Amino acid sequence: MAFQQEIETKLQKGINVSTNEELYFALLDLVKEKAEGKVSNEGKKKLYYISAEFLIGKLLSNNLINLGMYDEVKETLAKYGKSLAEIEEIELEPSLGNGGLGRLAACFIDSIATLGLNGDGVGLNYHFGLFKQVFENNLQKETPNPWITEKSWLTKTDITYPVQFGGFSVQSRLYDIDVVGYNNRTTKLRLFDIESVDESIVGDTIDFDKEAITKNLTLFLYPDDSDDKGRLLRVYQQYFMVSNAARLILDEAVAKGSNLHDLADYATIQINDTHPSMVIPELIRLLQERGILMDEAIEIVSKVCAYTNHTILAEALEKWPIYFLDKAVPQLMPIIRELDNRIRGKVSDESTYIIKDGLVHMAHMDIHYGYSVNGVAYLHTEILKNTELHNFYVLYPEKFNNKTNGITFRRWLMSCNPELSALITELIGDGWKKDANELEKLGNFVNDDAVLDKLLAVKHQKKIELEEYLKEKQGIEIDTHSIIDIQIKRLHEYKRQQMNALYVIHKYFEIKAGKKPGRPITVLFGAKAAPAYTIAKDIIHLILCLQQVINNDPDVNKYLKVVMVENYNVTLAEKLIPACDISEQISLASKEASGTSNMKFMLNGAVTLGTKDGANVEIAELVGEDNIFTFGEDSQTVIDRYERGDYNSRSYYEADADLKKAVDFIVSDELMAVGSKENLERLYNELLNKDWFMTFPDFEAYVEAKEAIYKAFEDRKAWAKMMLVNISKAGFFSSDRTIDQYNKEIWKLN
Ligand code: 26V
Repeated sequence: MAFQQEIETKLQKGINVSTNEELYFALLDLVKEKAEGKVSNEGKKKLYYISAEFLIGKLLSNNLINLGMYDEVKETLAKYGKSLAEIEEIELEPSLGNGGLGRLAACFIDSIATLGLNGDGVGLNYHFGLFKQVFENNLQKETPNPWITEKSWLTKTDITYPVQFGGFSVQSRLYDIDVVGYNNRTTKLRLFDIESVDESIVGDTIDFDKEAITKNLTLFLYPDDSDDKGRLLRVYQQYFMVSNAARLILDEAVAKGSNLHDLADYATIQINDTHPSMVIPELIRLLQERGILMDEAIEIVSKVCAYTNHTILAEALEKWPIYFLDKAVPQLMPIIRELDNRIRGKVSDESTYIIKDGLVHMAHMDIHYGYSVNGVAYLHTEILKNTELHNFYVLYPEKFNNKTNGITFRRWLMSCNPELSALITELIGDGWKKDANELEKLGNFVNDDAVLDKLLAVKHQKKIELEEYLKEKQGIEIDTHSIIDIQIKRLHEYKRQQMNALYVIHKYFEIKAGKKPGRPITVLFGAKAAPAYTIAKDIIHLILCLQQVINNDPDVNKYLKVVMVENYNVTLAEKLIPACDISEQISLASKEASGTSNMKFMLNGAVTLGTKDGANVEIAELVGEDNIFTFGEDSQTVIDRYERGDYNSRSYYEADADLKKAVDFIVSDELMAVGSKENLERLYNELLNKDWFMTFPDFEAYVEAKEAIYKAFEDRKAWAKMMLVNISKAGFFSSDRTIDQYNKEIWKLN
């Protein structure tokens, strides 16, 4: 049936007389039906990608693309005066992740479906995604972010399990979301909820009764973990997730003929960071319950579980106090103790023990009792092997491997940038949609002026669209002829938004002094700070104050504009990335495990300004030093300095007049007039007395690199060539490549 007829049957009226809301829900229904009708991936052995986060973003457009219906739907709607973009506005974004880790999981599920692999994502059905960010008085406020409407992408299943905690139990319920691949096949995202969930305990803020576990367990993604009650709730969530996952896995294996002794032939589990680590003792417990002895249960589980590490930051590596686990999941503690004792019996290196000083080190359990440990970019994996996890690498060199991250080109090019997709297809055909390496063919056009002009025209078109979107949604004005310089990512000191802000101050002074840039510059930020992360919130405050001061200064605002978009999320990323000229990837070398926005920007023709960190290193290798702007100290220098422990930020401040002037501006009268003394002073003192992520040593090199990249932008033809080279080399960063490697080298699905 043609689309028009199908949708009008659902609507029971014409498209032209339907509201956007009616159209959205009719489309949702239709897409769900189509997805259900597709072949689902099958095979004997199945992958379970367990993750506390799947930052899937809105699904309508993406699903239409993957179903091959996008163009027809868009055109048919347009014929009746309806805009797919506006209809999409009705959809609430499922922000079921914090940032890179959760978005990666969503890209992976798309690729698993597309490659036809037998694998599901397993996680939690949070009713409220990552908080909605609102700015008030130049400060971040957090409000609840619901996404589940009466009709949604979720499909209720009849799978339900009782889950026992210390002293009480809850009943689970599985909901599925069909994930449509770009090949007529589907897989599933399996999200567990509690039957007794109670949204009514949530008011206008993100505060709620953290102790009412039977009501709140699945209400929020990562509740504020600054206090013990929040942290304990997180333990309940994690156990609930893995206990359900483990039972689902055993049930599915048995249904396919497994006798459980051979579980590894039927199931493999990817543990996405340590949030699902309790699946190891839980599976052992369940296997014992089903009659398998401890020795063998451990052996079985060790052949099933593989672990991905996503960060080297010590504070982000989970260590749960024993008394938490004793309270929430007492049935697991004896097993965890046994796992630890076995290591103590055979390994002399105490640093690798699972239980130390009353804390359970989740990553240690994963490494000892998993069959694979991987990092997420070449440099990151090397740092794990040589530094962070060196003592484990000595024990198990064969377990360590690298899987450089990737992104799905369906969402991050085809869906968010149809104009660029069309240009690429016009030049090299559409084979790249199935085999991203074909983008290399674009290299043939680097000296073709007509192609370079078209590329610049697409970029300008995307800037116009961004300008319109920001004006309408946030009342923000940007100049489409300016250089668009973007840093979008979670606010964290190691990502160094503060260094970018210091540059902005530096530029402000230069312009004030009469040194005007040849072309206006728009420095755009988007970032949420964890609700309890004080300094991160202070950095947001600084950027918002700069925005107010600089954008209202008539001497400067023609040349420099600072923009901090509100509530940065996947939807905004899809608008910002295609319009970007300069991709800011300026983390302190060694700290950003990979980064994935760097890949999205590159794919959309932005040029990277970055440190030699994470996947930037691989981007530089692929595009060559002429097509990227790198700066700053390398990871070894940074690691050595941490080891010596002799970093003194004040000495840099005193030695560099430009830096001093920029830092002092944080507590200047101009900023104090629009900002809060407490926040600005705290940030100033932090930088001067600590600067733990070493912005000062890189500041001068950063300023130089910024000047160089702004200058390079002025040679439009040379710039367009750089854009083209970046796009042509982005194929490596397709998550299809990443997932193919996971499968060939870790999962080995048949
Ligand atoms: C979590 C936390 C929580 C406690 C406070 C400090 C802190 C700092 C970092 C994190 C990140 C946890 C894991 C994570 O999201 N890692 C990101 O994973 C991406 C996908 O592999 C990768 O591209 C990013 O570089 C990495 O930061």
